[in-house]
Amino acid sequence: MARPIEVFFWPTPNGHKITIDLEEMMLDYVLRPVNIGAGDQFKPDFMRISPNNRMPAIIDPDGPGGEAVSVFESGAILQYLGRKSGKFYPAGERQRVEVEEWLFWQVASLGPMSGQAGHFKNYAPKLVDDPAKLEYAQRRYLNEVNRLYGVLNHRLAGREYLAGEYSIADMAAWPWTRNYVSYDQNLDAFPHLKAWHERMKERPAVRRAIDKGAALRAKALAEQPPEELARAARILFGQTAASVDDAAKQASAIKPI
Ligand SMILES: N[C@@H](CCC(=O)N[C@@H](CS)C(=O)NCC(=O)O)C(=O)O
Repeated sequence: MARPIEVFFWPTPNGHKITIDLEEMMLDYVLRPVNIGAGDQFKPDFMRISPNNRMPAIIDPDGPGGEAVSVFESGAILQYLGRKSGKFYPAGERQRVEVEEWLFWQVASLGPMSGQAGHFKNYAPKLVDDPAKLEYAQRRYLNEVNRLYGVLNHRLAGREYLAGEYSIADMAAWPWTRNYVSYDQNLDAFPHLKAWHERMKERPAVRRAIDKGAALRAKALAEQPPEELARAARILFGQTAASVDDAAKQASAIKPI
């Protein structure tokens, strides 16, 4: 009998890509919370499967050849699970290329640009003395998200899903459009994107994944001491190579699986 896939997860857009995918593929999984505000992404056990100290990551105990395998990077995880399940990642080369174009577009553009837009709009103003200094960075990234939403909107004109059939590309992109308000966007300006957004939101597997993430977040917030917020900002926004060196030193004592 297949053993559950361990999902190293926190309820953010990158985390939700994987839980949506697992729900859609009906694969058994167990959540291993990685509280990124508390610094769990630097723990040696996590770093040995995710050397970039970012979640999500997975361990599939029934990997290739029946041996456990770990995978980090959400795009690589989606491709791995697509190959494993044979679902939502077509085998035909022409269709696969189309899925990969939009999957890589998400991991290289929509995700990072939205992440920076959200950072400069929502977090940075609380961290700097003079918020006026943020104006250029805010405009740069919010404009870029606006452009990317325009790209999505054009792509989805006359199409239900990004690569024709519903695929891992949609599962990757949708979580990054979910909180469009926090990137100052109005979906009424993007009718095809809006229709796709609603279509995705109504999928039972998507709803289950979002509900599980919300339950985990509610539990973490209820247990979070009040000083945690300032500490989380230091952990999340003050990282340099030295942070990786320190964590890697601790992790190097443990053999990779
Ligand atoms: N390229 C990575 C990005 C993952 C990523 O940025 N994860 C964020 C949460 S959305 C994280 O783990 N942040 C921890 C930190 O910033 O220290 C992927 O697609 O998996």
